[in-house]
Amino acid sequence: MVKPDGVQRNLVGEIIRRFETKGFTLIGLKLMNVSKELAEAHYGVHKGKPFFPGLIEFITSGPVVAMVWEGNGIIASARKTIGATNPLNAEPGTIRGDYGVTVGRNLIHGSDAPETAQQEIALWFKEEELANWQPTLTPWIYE
Ligand code: DAT
Ligand code: MG
Repeated sequence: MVKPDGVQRNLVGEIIRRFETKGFTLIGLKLMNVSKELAEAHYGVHKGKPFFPGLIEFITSGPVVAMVWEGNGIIASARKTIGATNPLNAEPGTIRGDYGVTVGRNLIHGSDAPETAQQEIALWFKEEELANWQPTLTPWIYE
């Protein structure tokens, strides 16, 4: 998900480009405002932490771009591309490393495991919003 700061800073295309050119497959994509209920469900694991109220306020402050991407090893790979949670600790070349300076404005969310990805996809997308397709480039990306 491109967070509200990524949308406001015109980084949507740049962020999509990184996953697209890597060779991952886009399955779902939408620009949307986030309700408090959805934000709290999405970040439920962080409920009770000191930054939780600010995080919910931030995520609901403007539109986000929710996405579903598919590919071999994508979760670990995407989290490397995204970079460390605190952008000041994120390596140059990562999204957070290149564009962010503070943890509360770190531009992008990525699922951290297959199980949480499944839960998050179900939370953010209806079945019919996900495309079922086979890119013609597949044999040029996977042997
Ligand atoms: P990540 O987004 O890298 O998976 P996380 O799941 O630990 O990180 O936290 C979710 C988001 O909450 C994170 O992207 C930004 C915010 N956050 C985490 N730790 C924070 C902190 N110490 N202070 C402020 N915001 C924080
Ligand atoms: Mg997380």
